[in-house]
Amino acid sequence: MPTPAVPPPPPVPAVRPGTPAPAPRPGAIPPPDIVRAAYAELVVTDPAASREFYVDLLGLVVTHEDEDAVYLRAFEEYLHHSLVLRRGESPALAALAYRVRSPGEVDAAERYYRALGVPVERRAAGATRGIGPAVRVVDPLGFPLEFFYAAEHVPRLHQSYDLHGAGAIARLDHFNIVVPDVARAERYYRDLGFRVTEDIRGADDTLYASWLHRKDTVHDIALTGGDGPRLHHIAFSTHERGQVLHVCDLLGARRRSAHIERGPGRHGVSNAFYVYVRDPDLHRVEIYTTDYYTGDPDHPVLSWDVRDNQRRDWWGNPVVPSWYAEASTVLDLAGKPQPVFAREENSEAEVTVGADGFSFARDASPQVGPST
Ligand code: XXG
Ligand code: FE2
Repeated sequence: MPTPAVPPPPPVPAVRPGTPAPAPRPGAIPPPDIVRAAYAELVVTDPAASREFYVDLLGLVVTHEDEDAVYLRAFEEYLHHSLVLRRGESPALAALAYRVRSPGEVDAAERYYRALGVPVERRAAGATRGIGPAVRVVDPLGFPLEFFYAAEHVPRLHQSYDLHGAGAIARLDHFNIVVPDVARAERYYRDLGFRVTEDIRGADDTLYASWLHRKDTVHDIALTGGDGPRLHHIAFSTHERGQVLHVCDLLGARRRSAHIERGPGRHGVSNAFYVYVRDPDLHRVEIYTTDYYTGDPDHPVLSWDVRDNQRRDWWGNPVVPSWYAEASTVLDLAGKPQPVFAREENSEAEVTVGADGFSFARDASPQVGPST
């Protein structure tokens, strides 16, 4: 009897040693000591519609609102806000803000970006409500970034269980940006002191996406290959995956399921449970939970093959095309849209047709046929 073919083992992401920050070049200005992704400022066209989405549907808490803007936080957060929705003509990203470790690190950010020769602006305390002295820059990738330390403290509502809905959002987790050259963007973020936790590569070593962290989770920033600079999404975390499911159930019950773009599911990269929703201006928001601890100095990197159809969804569900194609415009410091540059390398959507393209995971799985 012929020996039955042994199916190849299922693919696993390659593990390689972690990437400590590159040694500073002699005489180079050191980067600011960044603690974490702290808040995003989005331009929205109809603040009332956005408020309804973020507060009535997602359950974020209003710290302050006025004619111009709504300042929101999640239940565990004690800084003034983690999301600002500012009224404007067209939807855009106005700033991604990182918290630094001390007031002196705000000055360090100013020195670092002035040395890079990019636009830098000092902002007095209160230029953004609730935020102390800050520096805003257009970084070398074209993104408006803010660095701040001081911020107004407000009540932390983590034990206000009477206010939490079943889908309670705990805190802001990360930003995801679209960049045409992921390898260049990864180098820039590593120079800034971030460490890579996971990435997606092609057989030819093309880098399609990369995840980097400052706080001890999988990421504060993810880099997605595509035409950019554009904002892919901001992500908030919950404590439990049931809370992600509740957000989906609630959107269904309110007959608002059209806001759900992708998921719910479990990511391959990060192992987190997720759903992506689109707000009334089509800004994308991820609700995300239970990734893993990454704080040890020798934390290894997981590298996924772009053809592994479990990399972006652990259950192998396809990624919807809009998730790869659509993203928010980003602004410069004067509020003007930044020019977008085309990605020159293959895009992930082209090589994988969603998540179910050249899957060797499916090739390795048992064939389903009539029983004999
Ligand atoms: O936060 C994330 C993501 O960047 O939104 C996407 C974690 C994983 C993924 S992926 O789609 O690659 O599983
Ligand atoms: Fe994400």
